[in-house]
Order: sequence, then structure tokens, then C-alpha cells
Amino acid sequence: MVDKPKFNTALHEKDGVNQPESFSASSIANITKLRRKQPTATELVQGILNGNKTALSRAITLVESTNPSHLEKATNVINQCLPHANKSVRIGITGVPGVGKSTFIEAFGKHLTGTGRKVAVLAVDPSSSMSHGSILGDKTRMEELVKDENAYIRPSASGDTLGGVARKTREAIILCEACGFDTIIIETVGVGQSETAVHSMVDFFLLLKIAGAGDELQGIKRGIMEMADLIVINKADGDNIKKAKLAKTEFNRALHLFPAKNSGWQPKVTTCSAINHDGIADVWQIVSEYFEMAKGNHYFNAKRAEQNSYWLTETINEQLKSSFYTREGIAPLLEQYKKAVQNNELSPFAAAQFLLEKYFSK
Ligand SMILES: Nc1nc2c(ncn2[C@@H]2O[C@H](COP(=O)(O)OP(=O)(O)OP(=O)(O)O)[C@@H](O)[C@H]2O)c(=O)[nH]1
Ligand SMILES: [Mg+2]
Repeated sequence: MVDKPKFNTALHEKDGVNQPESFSASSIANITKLRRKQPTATELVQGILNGNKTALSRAITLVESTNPSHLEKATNVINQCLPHANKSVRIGITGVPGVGKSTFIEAFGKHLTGTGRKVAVLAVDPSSSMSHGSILGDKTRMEELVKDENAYIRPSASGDTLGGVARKTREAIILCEACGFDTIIIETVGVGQSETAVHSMVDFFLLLKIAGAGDELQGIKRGIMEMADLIVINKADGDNIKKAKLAKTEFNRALHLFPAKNSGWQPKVTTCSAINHDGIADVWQIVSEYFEMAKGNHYFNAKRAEQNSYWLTETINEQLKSSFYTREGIAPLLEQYKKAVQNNELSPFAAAQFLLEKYFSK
């Protein structure tokens, strides 16, 4: 008997050959194994409480996730960590680009770990999603700190709104504290509104400056000066030393013109060279004096309590706003009413009232 030819047409070229499964069994096994490796909330919390930085990073990523399905787990982790948080000092550092924040944090951070402290560095930078350059820069500028066993550096969370970024940073602070970091440094670029957000999540606010050409107070926002507990004039090295000293005198004089702070603290000015590590120990000395005073007069705890209630209302405001503007049907109506208001056909208050009624009626 003659065998029928097996491959008589291109369409049947695979006849007689076992077709592979559409999913390979070994791949499925691998994927399942990987999935199982995703730690549970309790495992993450245990890792964090044991000081494990990998667990900490994973938890921060979870908190930063915009995937709604991660929210419950993230909240669970935060809640379990909360009782172990709050045992730290939180220091905000701001300054315009190029003033030397990263170089300063490297020197300051190393000084602190040298005295046995555990330092976590977080950043609030709403623009970071666009400027990945600064993160790359930080990797080289914080070379020593990155390698330090007792330091943890987390590039800034990205997000569309400052409120969103700030919330993630607040939660990251809790996680870092539960992980045993006793000194939290929050860095922000001194442009826009981010200083205000950072100011409302730290105990101490440090403004980094460089000496100018005798016009120190030009172009510096009054609000930022008012927030500062300490102004550090960086790059006080080489030919700059004299100018830095002059700037120190000028800032000192200006600071005395501001009304006294609720904390009872008189803001200070000092100089340093972050690159040469000069004056860094003095900065920590001043920061420590502040904490001694603020803990002694109970301002420290009162301020944290006030910040907590601020973030409660801030979060409600933020979420209500976003819920309103993203509610189906609101955007086109809003456009319509904007035109009517612009043409004086309707008062802005009546239009707002109508839109809000529309929103609440659903
Ligand atoms: N001479 C001198 N140069 C410094 C000092 N600190 C920083 N620099 C230099 O200033 C430049 C900017 O420093 P960075 O630490 O990157 O400044 P930054 O504030 O983090 O900048 P952004 O991340 O862009 O906001 C770098 O070239 C540093 O080497 C210092 O104490 N003295
Ligand atoms: Mg930097």
C-alpha cells in the first residue's frame, strides 16, 4: 500500500505533527511562581519592620501605584506601619536648581550616618516626570550616600498634581520611619508651590542659597523666607568665602525683621561648602538645637498634630475637586457655562450653583 503523501498542500504542512499548546506549561509555572513571590501586605510590613530596604522600596512602589486594585493593599500596609512611625525628625530642604541640594544632602547625609543616624532621602518634585535628568544626576552626586548601609534614597514620585505627589511622599515618610530611619530628608526644587507642600510635612525647613552679587534678597519669595528655620549659604569656598559671609550678615538682618515664629525659634543663617564638607557639622548642630527647643516646649508634637489635620482636609478638598471635574457630563456643561458667563448671560455664582446641583443630584 502506498502511503498517502502527508504534505500535499501548504495548508496541510503541519499534518501529523503534534501542535504545541498555545501556552507552554513551563511558562505558566514560571509566571505562577513569580506571582506567588509578590509579598502579601503582612510580609511587606514584616520586612519593613525588620529594616529591609527591598521591602521598603516595594511598599513605596505600591503606595505610589495609580492602579486602583493596589489601593487596598497599600492602605493595609500603611495602617500596619503607622504605629511604628513618628519616631524621627523630618527635615525639608529647598533651593533653586544648581544651588547644590544634592551635593549638600550627600555631605549632610554622610555626616549623619557617621554619627549613627539612619537617613532616608525623599523628593517632592511635581515636574520630575519630565526631568529624569535630575535623578540621573543625583545618582552620581550622592554616590557615597547611595552606597551607605544606613541611608535610603528614593527618587521623587511622579504625578499630575502636587497634591497627589505630596500624599505619596507623606505615606513614604511613614514607611521609612517604620523601617527604622530616624532622619527623613525631603528635598524639593525651589520653584512653584512644592515648598508649601513640603513645609507642611516636615518639622524643620532649611533653605539653601548661594551668595549673589550683594543683592541677596532680590528675587527671593517672602513666603519662603518666612518658612525657613535655617538658611544655609552654600558654596562658601575659594573666592566665594567673603561673599558668603556678607550674605550671611544680610540674611540675618532680614530674618530679624520677620515676626517671631510660633515655635519660639529665631531662624538662623550659616555658611557651608557642601563639596568640601565644610560647615556641615555646624548645620546639624543648629538643627539639633531646634529639635531640643521644639521638643522641650511641646511645639514639635503640636505641629505634627496640626499637620495631620491639615492633610486630612487637604485630601478631602483634593478628592472632591477631582471627583467633580471628572464626573461624566460635567466637563461639557462647564464649557457651556463658561461661555455664558464670559458673555455676561449668567452670573458666575448662578452657573456654579447650577453645576454643583447637577453634581450632587447624581
Ligand atoms: N564650589 C562649589 N560648588 C558646589 C558646591 N555644592 C555644589 N556645587 C556644584 O554646584 C553644581 C550643582 O550642584 P547640585 O548638587 O547638583 O545642585 P542641585 O541643587 O541638586 O541641582 P538640581 O538637582 O538641578 O536642582 C554642581 O556642579 C556641584 O558640583 C559647593 O559647596 N561649592
Ligand atoms: Mg539635585
